[in-house]
Amino acid sequence: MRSLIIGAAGFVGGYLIRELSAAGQEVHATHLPNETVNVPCSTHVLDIMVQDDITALLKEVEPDVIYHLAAQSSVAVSWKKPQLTAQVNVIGAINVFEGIRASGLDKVRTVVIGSGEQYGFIRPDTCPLDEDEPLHPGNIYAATKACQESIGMIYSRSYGMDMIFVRAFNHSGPGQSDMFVISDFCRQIADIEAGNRENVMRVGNLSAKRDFTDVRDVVRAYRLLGGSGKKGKVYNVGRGKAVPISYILETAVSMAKTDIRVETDPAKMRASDIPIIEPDVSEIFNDAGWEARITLEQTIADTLGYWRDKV
Ligand code: A2R
Repeated sequence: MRSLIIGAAGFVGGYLIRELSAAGQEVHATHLPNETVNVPCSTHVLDIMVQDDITALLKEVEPDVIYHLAAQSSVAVSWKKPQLTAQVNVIGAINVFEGIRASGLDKVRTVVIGSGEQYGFIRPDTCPLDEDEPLHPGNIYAATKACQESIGMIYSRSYGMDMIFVRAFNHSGPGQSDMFVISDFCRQIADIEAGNRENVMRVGNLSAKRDFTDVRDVVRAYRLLGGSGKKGKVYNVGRGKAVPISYILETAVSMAKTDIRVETDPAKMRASDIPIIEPDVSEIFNDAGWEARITLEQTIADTLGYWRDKV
């Protein structure tokens, strides 16, 4: 089995390369010219804004499964750079879909990575959210991912393309950028322990409830969906148990080796924040036998360990 990961230089890409390689697959991975892929596999430079390059690469590699990960993946950045976010996440995705058609690989399974953020402004009583729940994106990143999915769905239905649509809920683990909450808290703790800053944690909205899964579980879900997901179907990928951000904070602070004070930082508050996002994950369990295995506490401990080594 030969897999191609488009956009593999990011946080998830390295883990997905390891997961697919460990399962005995031949892995090809793309990265932007200014990026590197640090996990052994066949690498290719690719900017998804250039559709002809996508077509040429697909003809060269002839993968059995394509994973489309390339994205502007940060909600926070999407508020500051809405045009860039839409260009990469929507036009870039269309370029990938068109590239697949143009290369004659339209029957090749493509796993399109979207986000749990797509559900957006939901009523708390609709949680856990199943895949039929209407989407009301609450931020620009989420809107672009919803758009990627609805356009992908049109390609799948109109051209018979073998596409799987993932709505991945929050995932975290060692190596994630500190723009994301678990990594942010763990980095601040590691910095405080190392004496690089005063004993104060700066935090945003602590009451929002989110569903966190370890990245190592998430890439296992992607591999399984690449094999046994059903054509044209949408799958939530998450733990199925949302927790308040305050729980993450308390858990992380309880692992600190020093006393820490907590202060609210207005700069970490979002222009619009949704009180709870929690998925129903029965579809992926039923079709692919997947459920999260790694505890949230383990993910926090491992992420803290990563930052302790790094700072
Ligand atoms: O933005 P950069 O320089 O970090 O590069 C990101 C890359 N990327 C692109 N690749 C090809 N052509 C482009 N025009 C382009 N623009 C950005 O996609 C980065 O290396 C990769 C995405 O990795 P991360 O931002 O670290 O996201 P992560 O956590 O690996 O998530 C993977 C997927 C994304 O679709 C997320 O929206 C979803 O999972 O949660």
